[in-house]
Amino acid sequence: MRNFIIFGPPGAGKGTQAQKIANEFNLHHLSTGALLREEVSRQTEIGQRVQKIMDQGGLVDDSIVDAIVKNKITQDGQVAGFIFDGYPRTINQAENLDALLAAKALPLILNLEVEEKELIKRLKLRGQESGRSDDNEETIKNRLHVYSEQTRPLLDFYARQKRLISVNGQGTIEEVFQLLQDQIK
Ligand code: B4P
Repeated sequence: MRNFIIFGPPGAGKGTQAQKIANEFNLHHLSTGALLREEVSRQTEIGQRVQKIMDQGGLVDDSIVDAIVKNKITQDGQVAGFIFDGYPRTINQAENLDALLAAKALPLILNLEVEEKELIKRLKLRGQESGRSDDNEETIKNRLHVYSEQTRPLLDFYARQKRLISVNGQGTIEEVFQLLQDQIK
């Protein structure tokens, strides 16, 4: 089994690249953002609890997200590997994921580096095109703040364990995908 985490700030291209990597390398794409948005659109009990937090750009409780991920890994355990997208976002989540995968294969981290100006440009554009409720100016600012406070510290956590690979995420979608493929092969 081979596992990867696509990592980076909001708008870095995680969802975009994770989909392409999943197709190319026959991996299962597990996006916590997409799974949570599905709960919201189905108005499940979890969906009702997380909607406001997501609309404000905050992080959903570790316990909720960890349980969703554990379920998926258990259900889909026979796959060739996973690409985790948007997870982990806190040190607790990272420790939870390592515990879940310890007997299989610890994931490598593929980190997309993109400047803040470019992130804001991409997210605003997506907001105009798709109407995603958290792609508005105020929420984008909060998501970037939450990322730098709670999620970016994970880079040190993984670098210390020599599991971190960083690539320039500023190019076109195909250019970034090429850089990632070079690292995965
Ligand atoms: P996510 O769905 O993970 O949202 P995101 O960080 O904004 O990344 P996303 O994958 O959607 O965007 P991408 O960079 O690919 O999370 C949403 C919310 O869910 C969070 O704020 C939080 O509330 C909650 N949540 C999710 N996971 C959680 C967790 N583990 N713990 C707690 N809470 C959690 O792309 C952005 C845009 O850029 C796209 O429009 C794309 O087309 C464009 N783009 C991509 N690559 C490009 C390129 N190279 N050039 C130009 N544009 C590009």
